[in-house]
Amino acid sequence: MRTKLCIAFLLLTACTNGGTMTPAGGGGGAQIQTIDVNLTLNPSSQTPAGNAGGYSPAVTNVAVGTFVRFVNSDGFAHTATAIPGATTFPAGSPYSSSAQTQSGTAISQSWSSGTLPAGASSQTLLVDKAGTYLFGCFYHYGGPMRAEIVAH
Ligand SMILES: [Cu+2]
Repeated sequence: MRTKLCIAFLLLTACTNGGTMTPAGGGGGAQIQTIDVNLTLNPSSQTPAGNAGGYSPAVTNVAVGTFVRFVNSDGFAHTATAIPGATTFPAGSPYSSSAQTQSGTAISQSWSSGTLPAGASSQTLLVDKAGTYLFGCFYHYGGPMRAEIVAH
């Protein structure tokens, strides 16, 4: 009985979305915040920037000096692509086809995960500067599939 409870606890812990972890192999203990990419399971919600959806958390709070990464847990392809300079979500898609190609290494730049097939992970993006950073999906921007990173 005790063994079964322990196993159940471990499974629950391993399945928690949106947690932080330390990369294997050390590297000074840099923190990576994972943002879940899933239009099927993450419902839309109101955020300060407007109607968000498709990512979890809808608003990710991160510390400058840490990293973020996108993981597609959905059954089909998405992107996570910056909307540089925006403070509210534009009504129409702000993207060109360049969003389908991975670019960028820092959150304050223009960046995109590129097309992430089902199960794929993005590059890690350095949270290099405090601010609010909006992003969304090239394919499903109107879903809505968009969210917000707030760096402190
Ligand atoms: Cu999408």
